[in-house]
Amino acid sequence: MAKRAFVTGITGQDGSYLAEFLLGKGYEVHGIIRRASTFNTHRIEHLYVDPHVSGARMFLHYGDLVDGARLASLLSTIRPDEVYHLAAQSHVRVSFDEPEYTAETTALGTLKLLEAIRRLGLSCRFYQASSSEMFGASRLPQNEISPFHPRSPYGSAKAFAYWTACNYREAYGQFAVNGILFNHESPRRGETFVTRKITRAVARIRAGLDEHVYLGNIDVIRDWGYAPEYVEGMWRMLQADAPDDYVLATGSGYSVREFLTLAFDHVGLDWERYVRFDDRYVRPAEVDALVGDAAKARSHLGWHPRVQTPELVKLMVDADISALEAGGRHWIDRPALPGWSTAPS
Ligand code: NDP
Ligand code: GDR
Repeated sequence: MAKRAFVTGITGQDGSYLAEFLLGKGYEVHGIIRRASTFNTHRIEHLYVDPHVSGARMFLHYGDLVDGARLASLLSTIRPDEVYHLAAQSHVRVSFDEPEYTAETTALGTLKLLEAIRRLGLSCRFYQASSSEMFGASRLPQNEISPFHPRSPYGSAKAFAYWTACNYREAYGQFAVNGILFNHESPRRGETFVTRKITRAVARIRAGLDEHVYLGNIDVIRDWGYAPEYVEGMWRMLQADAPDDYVLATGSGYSVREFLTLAFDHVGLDWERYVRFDDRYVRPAEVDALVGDAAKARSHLGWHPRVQTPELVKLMVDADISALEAGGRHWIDRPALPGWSTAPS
């Protein structure tokens, strides 16, 4: 029997790579999508197979983190072996504008899922998408025993979710793990996160479509890895003998300024001519530097990242240039696997 996975956040960057990865491993994948007036499934269109076709292994269900009853009824019907909880209001700057909504989804949404699993008596394994943002102002490099000092409503909400997963593990014996992931990026990264904002701007400026890109604080340091490698780490955490928490990171930090240099240099442009400051992108409290130590994931799970930031930058700039030249869409930046439909109906 194929293993069954339940994925929240399947339409996001990580959800799309994870769905691809799990389908490749033979899983049946159930994802929840939010009802919206426009389609929000572009990142997974290439994976979609009409459910009426025999052999379809990816199924989408309407659901929302604010609707605990719906989450419970879906879990009760699907009865997954593994739950990957990736959905969240994931934008740190936006969390200052919408703190209540961020807490409602990113924090309480996690509690609703764990409580539904407990009440239904499911023995599924649970992955919580925890974040390096929980470390906030904590000393470098950060690992599993570094203290949390969140600096945003998003970071606080993720810390609540982290401790909730720990608590359900300790109190009820649930196989719940926290993957504490440092920033990971890709051509599928949302366009308002700084890496993708920059690589997309490079492509557009190079093509003569834009003159400038407006940014906030470019002195901050982040540890940027490649998203497909991180979703494999999530899966490895759920295959371990016992539940535990793991940091995933490259171990190297680069400033946004250095990211700009790498990205513009790649196409022979000088970033200082094109980048402008806009204080709308400055946060009320900033996380100055995050650099992770993933030694535990390496030794316990055999996980290690191959793509470092300089290579990631080139890969993302090249993808944005190709996308622009192809008229905008490039979600299928890796070929679909045999037997998968590439065209949704
Ligand atoms: P994205 O922002 O790309 O995707 C977020 C996903 O959550 C989308 O599928 C979105 O759906 C869904 N979602 C948002 N709100 C709700 C809701 N109320 N109900 C149901 N679904 C909802 O995030 P990433 O893929 O980058 O990240 C995945 C997870 O990992 C997130 O929890 C994020 O906070 C966390 N994380 C990410 C890191 C990173 O560097 N990428 C690092 C550490 C943690 P829709 O498409 O409809 O908006
Ligand atoms: P982050 O990612 O906050 O680390 O959260 P983001 O790319 O938004 O910001 C990184 C750093 O760049 C600075 N910055 C800007 N950021 C954005 N978005 N736009 C700008 O114009 C800009 N200018 C400078 C920011 O101030 C910040 O310091 C991401 C998300 O994926 C979270 O969900 C995840 O938990 C963390 O990474 C780890």
